[in-house]
Amino acid sequence: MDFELSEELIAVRDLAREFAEKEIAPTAARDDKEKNFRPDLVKKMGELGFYGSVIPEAYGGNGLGFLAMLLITEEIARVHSAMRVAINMQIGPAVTVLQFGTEEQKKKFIPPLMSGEQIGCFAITEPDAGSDVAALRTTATKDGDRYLLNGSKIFISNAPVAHSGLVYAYTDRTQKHRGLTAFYANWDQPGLTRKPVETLGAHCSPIGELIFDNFSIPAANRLGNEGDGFKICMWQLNQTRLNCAAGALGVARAAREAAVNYCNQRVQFGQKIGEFQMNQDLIAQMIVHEEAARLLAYRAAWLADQKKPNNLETSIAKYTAAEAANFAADGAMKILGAYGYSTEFPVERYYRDAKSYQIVEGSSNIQKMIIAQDALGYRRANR
Ligand code: GRA
Repeated sequence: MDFELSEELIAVRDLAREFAEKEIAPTAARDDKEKNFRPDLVKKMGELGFYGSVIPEAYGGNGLGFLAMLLITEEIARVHSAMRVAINMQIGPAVTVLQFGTEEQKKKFIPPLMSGEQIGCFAITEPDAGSDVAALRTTATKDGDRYLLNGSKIFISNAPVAHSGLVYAYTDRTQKHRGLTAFYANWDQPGLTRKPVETLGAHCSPIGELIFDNFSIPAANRLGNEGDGFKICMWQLNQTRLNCAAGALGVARAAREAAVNYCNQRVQFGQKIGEFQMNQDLIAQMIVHEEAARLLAYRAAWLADQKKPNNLETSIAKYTAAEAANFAADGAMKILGAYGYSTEFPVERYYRDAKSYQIVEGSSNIQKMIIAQDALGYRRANR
């Protein structure tokens, strides 16, 4: 077992850290307050190769691997969690097309996501189908050489701004989850209405509804066969959950750093507040949860890089990191008190952004269900 990062990975991590501090940090507070989506930063991250770690060079990636993806994502999320979502919206669809697409689909759809020229997204969730993916209602009806989509998606990251993305719909509802099919769609077509949705946090990551009324997708854009959609979706979620784990680690670290800095500056009752054992208790627990989550996330990424099954390990990492982020953000709020609660300082942003990690990509309860049902022998997570 080797706990050292290679020189290459350290260089990638440092590049992401420098970019985050120089290009994202200076406007993070303003962007959050004004809810600015930053296509310029999405493009710049593409130019630096931040989406390419899990994509081969032939399709515009760099093949550095899942661990590289994790390191880059943590650095970006540490400075601004909403910008981390932008990374997942490029990588998630690209890596899924890489896994299930034809050569033609890979050549057509992946490179523009890598460069940031196209803004991506993936559309799973519906008003009546969040945790229960098989309960989706959107249908895709074959009509000659195209499919017509009818239905609606909600809480879709990048819905208001994306050029293209993955969408899951039923081609045969009688088959239950075996009737679900995956498509790669260009959103610039008639039959689509988009509506923004306001959220507590991640303000620079626009979220919204996609409403389909005979929205046409060429049959050539179907990923895999009709009925492969559920398995493709579960596979995709396993990749994008790892990105969420990395994002949560970034928030956990940002909150912990803010708490430690404040403990070392703030004086009350004649001493630095870090001297108080109740604050030491919080700092110690922040470190323990964050470090554990990081090692679990590294393990899941390492398994992915070895092309070994890692659904269980990814769920464990995503759950632990989401909880670590919330523990740290809550703890930082306690330590900073009114300065934490004030919108003049970033801790309230960490607190709002942390919450999303317990909800997205399979809530903390869904991850616990996957973990427990595997342990109990009901449903194997790695299949
Ligand atoms: O036996 P079979 O052939 O019918 O296959 C079953 C099973 O083997 C079938 O699916 C297969 N399967 C899998 N295959 C490969 C299930 N899991 C996997 C897998 N991991 N790999 C049905 O299986 P089942 O277990 O009976 O399914 P279920 O009970 O209907 O659902 C399972 C589960 C709850 C885990 C699933 O629905 C799920 O993951 N739900 C959570 C949904 C979720 O994560 N949504 C995320 C939305 S996107 C988002 O949040 C964007 C955020 C963006 C950001 O912040 O970055």
